[in-house]
Order: sequence, then structure tokens, then C-alpha cells
Amino acid sequence: MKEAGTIYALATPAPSRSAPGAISVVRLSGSRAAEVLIGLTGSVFLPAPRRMSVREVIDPMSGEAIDRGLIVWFEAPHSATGETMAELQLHGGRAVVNAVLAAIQRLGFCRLAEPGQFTRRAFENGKLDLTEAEAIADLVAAETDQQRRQALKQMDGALSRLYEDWRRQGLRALAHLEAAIDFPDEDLPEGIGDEVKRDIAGLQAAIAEHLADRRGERLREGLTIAIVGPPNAGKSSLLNLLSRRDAAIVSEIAGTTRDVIEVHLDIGGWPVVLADTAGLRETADAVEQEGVRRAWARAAEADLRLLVVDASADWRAARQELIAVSERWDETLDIVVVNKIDLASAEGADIVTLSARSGAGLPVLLARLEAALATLMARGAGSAPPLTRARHREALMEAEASLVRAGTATEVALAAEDLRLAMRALGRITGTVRIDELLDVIFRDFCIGK
Ligand SMILES: Nc1nc2c(ncn2[C@@H]2O[C@H](COP(=O)(O)OP(=O)(O)O)[C@@H](O)[C@H]2O)c(=O)[nH]1
Ligand SMILES: [Mg+2]
Repeated sequence: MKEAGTIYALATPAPSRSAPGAISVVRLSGSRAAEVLIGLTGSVFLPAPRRMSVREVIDPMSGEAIDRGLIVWFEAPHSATGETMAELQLHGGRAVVNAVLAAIQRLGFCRLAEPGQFTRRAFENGKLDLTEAEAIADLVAAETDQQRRQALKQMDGALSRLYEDWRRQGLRALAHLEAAIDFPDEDLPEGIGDEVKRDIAGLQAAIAEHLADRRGERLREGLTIAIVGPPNAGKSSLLNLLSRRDAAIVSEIAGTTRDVIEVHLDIGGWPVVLADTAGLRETADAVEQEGVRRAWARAAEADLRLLVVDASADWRAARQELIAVSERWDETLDIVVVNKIDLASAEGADIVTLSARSGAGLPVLLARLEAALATLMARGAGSAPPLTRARHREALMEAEASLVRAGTATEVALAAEDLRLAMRALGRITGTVRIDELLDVIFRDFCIGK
């Protein structure tokens, strides 16, 4: 293990006057972490490792009591970072936390941790790989249940196992190719053997299938829903109703909404980016024309569409017309919402009736939406964990391209070189192949104390 200095940080949110916490946690990691506890408790008799103990926390210089809290320490390598670690659970007041942090600083042999430094040390000491480290960041950032579940699986190594398994398969094929290069006179088949070719093709197919599955990224970034429909149908009213605030301007003047307005929502645990768009109609107004163009574009790229029509107008005709020209209407996912049923009743199969004004029909709409989101996310769902990040996608695309070249190479040496490149790309995802600039970028996004 590399010898690294002892670092410390407040691991819980900084207490403020308006929001002090019940408890604040200070963490330390490094070879002298236990020594800090000795200084802060004024006693060399620390509790046994992993045993929490109530102690007076003192200023090591003056001996004055700062607080009384719970202390615990972990002996290297049996800790989160793999180094000796210590944790203090203090009362969550500003003066308490500041005094303890200052006391640690005054000891003179500790450094305030940089963002993500604890997790980075865990990585350096082999406690987790890069996909697991990224999952910790995702878990902290998770806003909905489904996001949390995905992050937790990844933190438990679901993605590392998949990518490392692929790398082992590739390395085995590479070993066969290298044997053919090193011992050309042996009884090995000429060129790239059929078996190795099959292995390479199999690996490539598995990666291609994984790349085609967008569920993981959708879940991290939010599933997109576009609200579309004719002017004045109540699209902006629906957005405001779903987001429980006045995000979009509602007006009886047709053509009010021109830009795409987005709100982030949690619908049944699914993170959703809901977009309100301009009413779809022919218009001479250049700005509105641009709005209508954007509305169609948004409808086409969204994961799911809500078509809002007006119950007091000829909603059947409007529905038919818009679905007919829509590029991506999906019977099983997309929902027709007939709005303003406080003005006129509406009936029909496969519609949801609503009054955006009174809220009548909203529970049914939410249930339909939740079911549609679940259907969408279950599509193409294999047992393999889905891809979650652009960083992984880029490396996998590179690996796939190299595998395609390796599989079609005419010379064994060229195939081996491409296969080696593919394995390097895969190794970058988990960090088996390490690139320092990449590590800087990944861990910079963490908060201090993680
Ligand atoms: N009576 C009634 N009026 C509604 C309802 N929903 C929207 N409106 C009204 O219809 C007009 C157009 O609404 P708006 O949300 O701006 O429609 P948009 O053009 O589709 O975005 C506004 O005057 C709203 O107050 C509803 O459920 N019932
Ligand atoms: Mg509008």
C-alpha cells in the first residue's frame, strides 16, 4: 500500500444557523488517524477497533472540552479506504464542528481531504473499482427509488463483474492468438482459428446488445415525456398540475407557449423530465413556427408522449390528425389525455379523461403514466445490468470497433493488436487499466468527505 498522508473532513452537511444537524460526522483516514483520536480524547486507551465508545472530545493543545460524542476507529486494511480510519460523531452545531476541525488542523500532521479523496484511496487500495466508485456518487445523487436501486446494484459490483468477465473472455482469445504468433511452427491452425473468431464475434455481439440498451442512462438522466397537442387544449395546465407549481404560463390566448419548458418529477420512483411544448398548428408567426418545429422534434425524441386534446372541441378529429402525422406514436406507451371534462364529457377506449382545472382524473392519469414508464423500462430488459454512463458507453464503443476489426483481420498479428486495444478499452471502465487524468475527472465530481 502506498504511504499517504492522513486526511480529514466533515462527512455530513456543514451545519448552518438555520439548519444545524443533530449529529455531525468527522472522518479521518491515513496511518495517523488513531493518533488523532488519542489527541482528541487525551487518552492512549482507545476503544477496541470497530467498537463505538462515548468520549469527551478535547482540544489537544489546551485540554479544554469541546464536546462529548461517539468515537470509533478501524484498523488498516479493514476499513472503507483500506487505511486506518477514525470517525467522530459530534453534536451538529457550527461551533462544535469548527472547534473539532480546528483542533485536528492544529495537530499539524493532517490535511483537509479533497472532494472524493476517501473514495479515491479506497480505489487505490483495491477496495472498489471505478464503476463501484461512480455508483457511490450516483447513490448520493439519487433522487428517486429506481435511481437508488440501480446505483446500489452497481455499487455491489454488477457492472464490474460484467465488464471484467468480458475482459477475461477477450484475454483468453488473445492468449490463443499470441500462441499462434509465438509458436508458428507448432500444430496450431493457420491464421485466426475458427474458435477464436467465434469467441470474438460472441463478445462483440454481447457488447452491441449492451450498447443498444438505454435503460441505465435513462434512469440516471431522467425519462423524457413530451406533452403535445393543439393550442389551448390545456398542455401547460397539465404540466403545472403534474409539477404542482406554475412552471408554464397558462392562457386562453392560443400560441402562448413557444419554447419548450421542462420540469423534473418523480413518478412512481421513475425520474422524469416532463416537457411542455407549443401548440401544434399552422401559423404565420415566425417565432411560433419555430416553437411548433421544436414541439414536433421533442415529441419525436421523447421516451413517451402525452397527447392532450380538448373535450369541448372536436377531440377525436384532433387526436386522429396528430397521431397520423406523428413520427413516433407508440400505442402501448403513449397516452391520449382528453382534457376539460368539466366542460364536456368524453368517452372512448384508450383515452384518459381529465380536468386540469379541477384535478379530476389525475390519479388515473398518474397510474397510466407509471405503468407506461414501467413498460418502457422493462423493454429489452435482460438479466444483465444496463449501461449507466457516457464514459462507459464511449469505452464500450471503442472496444466494439476494435473487436470488429480483430474479427475481420487477415493476419494473426493484426487481430491480436486489435483485440489488445479492445481489452484496454474495457479495462479503462473498471480501472484495471489506469489512466491518471481520468481518475482526476471521476473523483473531482464527488463531495468532500466522500
Ligand atoms: N374549463 C377548463 N379550462 C381549462 C382546463 N385546462 C385548461 N383550461 C383553460 O384552457 C386555456 C388554455 O390552457 P393552457 O394550459 O394554456 O393550454 P395550452 O395552450 O395547451 O398550453 C386556459 O384558459 C386554461 O385556463 C380544464 O380542465 N377545464
Ligand atoms: Mg401552453
